Amino acid sequence: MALPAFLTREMNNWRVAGRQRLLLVGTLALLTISLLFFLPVSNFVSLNGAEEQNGLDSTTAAPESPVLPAQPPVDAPLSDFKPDDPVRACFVILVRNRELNGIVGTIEQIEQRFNKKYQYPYIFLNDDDFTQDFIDTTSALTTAGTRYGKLDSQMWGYPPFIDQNLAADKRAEMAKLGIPYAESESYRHMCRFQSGFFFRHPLLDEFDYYWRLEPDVDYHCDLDYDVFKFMRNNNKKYGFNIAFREFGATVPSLWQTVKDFERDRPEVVKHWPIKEDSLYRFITDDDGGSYNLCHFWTNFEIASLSLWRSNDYLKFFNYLDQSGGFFYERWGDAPVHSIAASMMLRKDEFHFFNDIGYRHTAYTHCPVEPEYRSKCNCNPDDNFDYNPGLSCYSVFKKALEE
Ligand SMILES: Nc1nc2c(ncn2[C@@H]2O[C@H](COP(=O)(O)OP(=O)(O)O)[C@@H](O)[C@H]2O)c(=O)[nH]1
Ligand SMILES: [Mg+2]
Repeated sequence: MALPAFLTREMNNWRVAGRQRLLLVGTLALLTISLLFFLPVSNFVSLNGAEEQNGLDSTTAAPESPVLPAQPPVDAPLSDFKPDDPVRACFVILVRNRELNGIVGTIEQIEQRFNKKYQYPYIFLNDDDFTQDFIDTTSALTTAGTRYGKLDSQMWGYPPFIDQNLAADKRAEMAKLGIPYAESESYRHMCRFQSGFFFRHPLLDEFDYYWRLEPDVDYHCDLDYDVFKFMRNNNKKYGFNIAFREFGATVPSLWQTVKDFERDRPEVVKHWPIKEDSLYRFITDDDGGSYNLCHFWTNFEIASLSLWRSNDYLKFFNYLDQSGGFFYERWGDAPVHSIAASMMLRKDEFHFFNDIGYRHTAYTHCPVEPEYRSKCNCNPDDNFDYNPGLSCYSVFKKALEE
């Protein structure tokens, strides 16, 4: 069959330029293939220690994700989402190299119970460089992406306004009282980081929701739905599964500092719901006179990053931080998150993840309803929810219903 004249002419032209054209076509093909191959992969290469500080400017919008489809901002009206739209979410794990075995155990369970179906990426953070062994071992546990970041001295270190001698004296005083982690400086850096910084780490910029994981915990139940879509589609901002009562000696001046903030920053507090619409009664039994020590355990958290990135929360955190309580006392991120969320969110923005059976240290949340027996491998008799004296679950229920 004869080729049309213009095609024959074109083909001849190609032959004339022979070698150069071959080279050009080859180069173009290679370029296309490498672009296709490297673009998605390079989003999940290890950034261990290489990322830059994000300036800690809460007002800067997170950059569009290069991997995940663009989403409306998390506060957009629900009608802007279709229920099946992907959610920009990740697991976030602050962990030390020496906790490798513990985090392997956690991730294996999370993959098995949930993430093998949903493929959310893992963000590992550390105040030290992750070892190659840590990176190799953890990235081999999942087909979802893994990224590794190091914290700088602003996120993990003494701020200039802290008197470190005074802090050392206070630690020694607390040690005499037998308070857990009384002498630990790193524990205090950890609590301050989890209270005010993790959500500003550049590796989290492209996400709207997170699930916090810790080493050496157990996840007891199979989950057959996407918890992040549940959060987004139901306008939930804060999810928990254990509510605990804090050791009072770690937070002696926290409540007064919160009250001082309310007095000094009325222009911030005026954005918050009225007390009846918030979970205020979860944190105080006497209408604000004192803190009842109830808090959500933050070693498990599924929450919206926009809550912590909001200017209101950042002003609240900065105020607490300036008072020095993270170092002169031993304020935990759990009471700080819980007090803020209980004042800033509406009741219906909280979610109790009854279906996520979970153990941290000696305490377990195990759903007791019969339908969970086939999905969970925990003992409902171990359920902590109604532990007298220690659990604040019934305080939560009451505050929700009031
Ligand atoms: N990189 C790093 N992670 C830490 C440090 N201290 C605690 N963590 C992590 O912070 C989380 C809470 O610490 P943990 O010791 O479990 O505190 P607890 O749950 O309050 O007893 C865990 O994920 C730890 O791995 C630290 O000094 N460096
Ligand atoms: Mg822990």
